[in-house]
Amino acid sequence: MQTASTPTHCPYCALQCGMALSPLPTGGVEVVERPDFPVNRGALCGKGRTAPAVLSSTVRLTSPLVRSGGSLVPATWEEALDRIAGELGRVRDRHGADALGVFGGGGLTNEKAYTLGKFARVVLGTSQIDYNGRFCMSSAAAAGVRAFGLDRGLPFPLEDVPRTGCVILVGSNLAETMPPSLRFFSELRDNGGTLIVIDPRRTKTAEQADLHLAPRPGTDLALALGLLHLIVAEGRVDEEYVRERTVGWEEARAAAMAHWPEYVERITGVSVPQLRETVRLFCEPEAAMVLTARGPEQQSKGTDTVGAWINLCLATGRAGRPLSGYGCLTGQGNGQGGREHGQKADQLPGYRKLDDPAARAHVAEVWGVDPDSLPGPGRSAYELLDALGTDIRALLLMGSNPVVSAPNAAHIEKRIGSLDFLAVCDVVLSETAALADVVLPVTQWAEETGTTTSLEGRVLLRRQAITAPDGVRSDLEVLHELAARLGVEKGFPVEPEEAFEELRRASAGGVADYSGITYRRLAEENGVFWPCPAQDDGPAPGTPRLFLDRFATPDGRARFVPVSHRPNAEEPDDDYPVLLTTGRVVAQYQSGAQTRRVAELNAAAPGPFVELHPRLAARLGAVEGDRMAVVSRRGRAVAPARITTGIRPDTVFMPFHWPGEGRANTLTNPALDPTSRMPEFKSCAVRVERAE
Ligand SMILES: Nc1nc2c(c(=O)[nH]1)N[C@H]1C(S)=C(S)[C@@H](COP(=O)(O)OP(=O)(O)OC[C@H]3O[C@@H](n4cnc5c(=O)[nH]c(N)nc54)[C@H](O)[C@@H]3O)O[C@H]1N2
Ligand SMILES: Nc1nc2c(c(=O)[nH]1)N[C@H]1C(S)=C(S)[C@@H](COP(=O)(O)OP(=O)(O)OC[C@H]3O[C@@H](n4cnc5c(=O)[nH]c(N)nc54)[C@H](O)[C@@H]3O)O[C@H]1N2
Ligand code: SF4
Ligand SMILES: [Mo]
Repeated sequence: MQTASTPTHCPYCALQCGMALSPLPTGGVEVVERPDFPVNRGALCGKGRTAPAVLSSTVRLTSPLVRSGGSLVPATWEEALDRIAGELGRVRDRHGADALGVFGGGGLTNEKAYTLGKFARVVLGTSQIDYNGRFCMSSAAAAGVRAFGLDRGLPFPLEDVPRTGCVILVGSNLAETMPPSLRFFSELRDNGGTLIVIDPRRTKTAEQADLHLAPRPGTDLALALGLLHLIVAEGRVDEEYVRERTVGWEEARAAAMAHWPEYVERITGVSVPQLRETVRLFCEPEAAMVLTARGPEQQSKGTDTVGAWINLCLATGRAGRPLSGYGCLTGQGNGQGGREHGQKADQLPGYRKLDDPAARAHVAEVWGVDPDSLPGPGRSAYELLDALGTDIRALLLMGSNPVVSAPNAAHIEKRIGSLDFLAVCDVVLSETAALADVVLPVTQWAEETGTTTSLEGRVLLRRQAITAPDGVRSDLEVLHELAARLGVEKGFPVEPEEAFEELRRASAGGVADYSGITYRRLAEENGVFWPCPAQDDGPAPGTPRLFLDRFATPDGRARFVPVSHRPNAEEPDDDYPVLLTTGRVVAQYQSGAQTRRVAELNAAAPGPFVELHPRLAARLGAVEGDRMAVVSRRGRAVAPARITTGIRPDTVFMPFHWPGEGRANTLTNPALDPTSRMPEFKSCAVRVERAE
């Protein structure tokens, strides 16, 4: 039954807060509370509350734009689509299919991510597709697959958090990045559990902690190894668990024993007594959790760093047991589902591997194509962007704004500028869309139906609540029209439910099996946790808690991985003596393409800044508000000083939400993790000086 307000979910982060949208007499919608959704129980952050502002025609695109005589001018849909199909076809004829690139986003619904991956492989025939999730949780995903045989951000629902004994939050500022989730951690403390926060800055999240450790950026790997060393030395290893549920302990143990607490103190700046206290708080209760976010993950050693934290959980028997485990706090609205269904360079739907012959055969059959026609794995996101204008001549971009969000952004902006052809689908004229040859205006969350999978692995239905303005079409329609123009008439449905039905079949039997999930179920339940294989007799239960009996490895045991400390790709030296780390503020989202168009959010967070310690400021002769130049080997950014004792004196911090002279990513280092291909957003060497 359609009621006056439509229950749905927020367009922004991976918490996917429940909300309802109620039509306004003046047109448009307002957000109303939806207390029935258990994750946020009605609570929303400012971004969610103000999300309808971006639906307004005053800030969004409502007509296709085509470049003509150097500028973007309005065009009809026919002209714009013909132009894109024509250019893609021409580039393919001249340079081959791999000269076509596709770049997706973790904010796209499952239906869109799935269809985009299929479009790249079936219509374009290119291997060159990847997406911004590579910049997000890819290191945690790689480490999870390596250790557990499966990557689902949280292997348990957030409602387990208040009932465990201790949580170590590594490099997550969830008080700002997922505010309604803070409740679970406050309840943990109310119940007598402890919260340990590891962050070089005393963030709003760290202020809630029983213990805050402030390591030097990029040293979480050493920190975890030092803790494991102490766990062994203090006889706190759960030998029986290690014997029965894991393999590889001896090698991992040996690696940890080389990391003496005093050595770890020198690397990290965290004192030995603090290390001992951490071990005590983590090991004494019956159950405990480690949760990581972008702090330790966005490193050129992110995969090994997460591996070290997983080792800690395994050695102490804190994985695959009730109220215990390792989890990654995934970031984007569909950061989880977006990484499962084939927009990643090496992947097919259902979290299948593109180089696995059985996976290729299964998916090719669903798609009605010859398995041999499917291209192989392509390049990772940064490598793909770095190849624009050279190997890759044309790009179709959907759901990302890399001019602001990619590392080494000035270089990437140039690479984008050197393309023969760029097409962007977006809801607003982002900084990247402004460089395009064709921009297609697309519908948004409240104007279309689709599914997302939250950081808990909970598949949710986002319902359409209002009609889109004239002039915009959905991403699925765009792919349908382009496919038709490129000679593929079938297999690219415009209806989201039809795409989902195909996704169910494509994912069946895969790691991320959605075959037991239907729109009808999602409309009735508050989400279904994958894996959810279809059952003959009634609805499949879904899997809120993973690994309780066995891990997803062939023998059911978790894998220890022996890892060792290594320095950042770029360490401070005489020319660049300070470490820069980057991240987020509560009122802006990502590249800011959406939230910088909301007056209330701009008032709260009007622009970039450089956070620095009073000691560093004094050395530079800087006072609050001074224009500071931050210079790295890649470029120079300028932003006002924000002086605070809440940051290490050897480190500065910049949020990355803004373009222009304050763009943090002008500075960041694209050094990649060898396994996940994650860039080192969270540490590079810089020089800081007063700008004039
Ligand atoms: N307001 C807001 N919320 C968001 C987003 C947003 O853009 N704005 N984006 C969403 C997305 S996609 C994501 S991925 C999540 C990200 O969520 P978080 O990971 O919580 O966000 P960040 O601010 O990138 O990084 C978290 C913390 O890592 C710390 N840090 C930096 N370097 C290191 C280090 O070397 N080690 C450790 N331990 N910590 C370090 C930073 O000081 C920062 O406080 O947020 C989601 N929610
Ligand atoms: N220095 C630094 N850089 C970072 C990070 C960091 O911590 N530090 N974090 C990284 C992380 S974790 C992430 S996730 C990335 C995110 O950075 P981006 O990939 O740039 O993410 P967004 O800004 O969310 O861009 C999404 C774009 O898609 C549009 N959009 C929204 N919904 C839709 C839709 O349904 N369809 C289409 N076609 N478009 C849509 C939005 O308007 C916006 O322009 O940034 C990364 N960059
Ligand atoms: S926490 Fe995330 S999902 Fe919830 S309202 Fe804020 S942005 Fe939306
Ligand atoms: Mo992210």
